[in-house]
Amino acid sequence: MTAAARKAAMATTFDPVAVRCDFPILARQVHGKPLVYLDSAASAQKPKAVLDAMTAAFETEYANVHRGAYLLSERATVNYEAAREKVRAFVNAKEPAEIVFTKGATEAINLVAATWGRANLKPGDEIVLTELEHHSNIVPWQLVRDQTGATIRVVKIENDGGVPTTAFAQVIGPRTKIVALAHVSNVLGTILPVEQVVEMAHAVGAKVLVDGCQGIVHESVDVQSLGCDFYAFSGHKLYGPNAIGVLWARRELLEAMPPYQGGGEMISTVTFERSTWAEVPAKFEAGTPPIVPAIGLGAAIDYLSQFDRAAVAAHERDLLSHAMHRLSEVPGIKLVGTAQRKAAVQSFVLDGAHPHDLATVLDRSGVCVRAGHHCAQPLMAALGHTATARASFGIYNTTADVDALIAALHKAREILL
Ligand code: 7TS
Repeated sequence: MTAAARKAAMATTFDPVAVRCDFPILARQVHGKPLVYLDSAASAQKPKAVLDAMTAAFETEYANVHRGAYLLSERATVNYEAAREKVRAFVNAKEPAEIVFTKGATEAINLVAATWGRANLKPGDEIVLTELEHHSNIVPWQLVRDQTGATIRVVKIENDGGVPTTAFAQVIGPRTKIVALAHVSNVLGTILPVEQVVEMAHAVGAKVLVDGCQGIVHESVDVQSLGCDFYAFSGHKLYGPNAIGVLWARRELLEAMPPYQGGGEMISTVTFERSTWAEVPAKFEAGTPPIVPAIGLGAAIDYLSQFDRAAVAAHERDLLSHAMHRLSEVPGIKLVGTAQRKAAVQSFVLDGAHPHDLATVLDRSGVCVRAGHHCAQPLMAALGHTATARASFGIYNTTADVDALIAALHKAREILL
């Protein structure tokens, strides 16, 4: 089939079994068993298209960007900037200058906390977070709180892991300067009501940062219609490589923010007395950037763009409901995170077994799940757990993977209980 014919076929149907063939690692075995990869929320596997694009970038067009007056450097620069344009289109930003490449979501959030935060927060101001945030969207705010005298306030979750708008309404107020919330919880899969939170926050003059690490994977993201001020995500969960992430912000905001790191590329002029800054986004990209990872992220976006997002979303919904249904049939399994609006991420605990032991035993059956606090210790405390096991699904997972998890869980019960 030609690439065009394949794209046309994929636009209307979504066949995860065919998609699996695009991911070379899924053909391998683990402990002599077929690999059942259920940890995409930690890091997704990469399609061959991404690996090939990165190999080609290294093998045929590699040089540093934005500096050389020779062909290879020009080609590398064109490819790097083309990746920025692909990200722009993927999130529907107004212009490529609003896309800052970072090394990941963590760095993107730290960038906002350190620059916007230090310039705009003072004693009496409030930073609003939710109880389900990843440490990456808590600790940077604690650092800037300690530097500025601002206060952190926390929006509580409900027992099922939902965070209703009423919970935000109780905390957002005239002192709120920024609300920083996950789009989708990495532990519970809860989809947060971002548009409504944006409305509430903007009504009191506060900014909104969305940690889109999981949201970008499971939801169609249009930053203009979401209405937020900052959107951060990592490439490696979006089927791209690691060491590349994105901060989107509106141009006026980026222009008003002081630089994050100093170095080459981010300056216009340098003397020992003072330096002046490059235009955005270069102002926030000090040093040699992650050139080939950015190109790989562009290739991942190209790869994903061949599919109809609604068909992918329907597939992920089916996987989640199959998983929730089958998990709840296993004696002693308790689902953690059952909110109404949920993406394909499911935490669970097994009575009488530690999640770490459970994950280790599941691995012997070839099943990869994450166990632990998932970098969300405050959430674990709120839920009354020290750890959970978590199955998270990607476009290449099938209901057969869920069934393999269930079979492995039955075996694990025999071993552990
Ligand atoms: N925010 C959320 C919601 C995340 O899920 C993660 C990573 C991060 C931020 C940090 O991303 P990084 O790419 O900068 O490290 N989440 C996970 C996880 O759930 N298991 O391993 C990493």
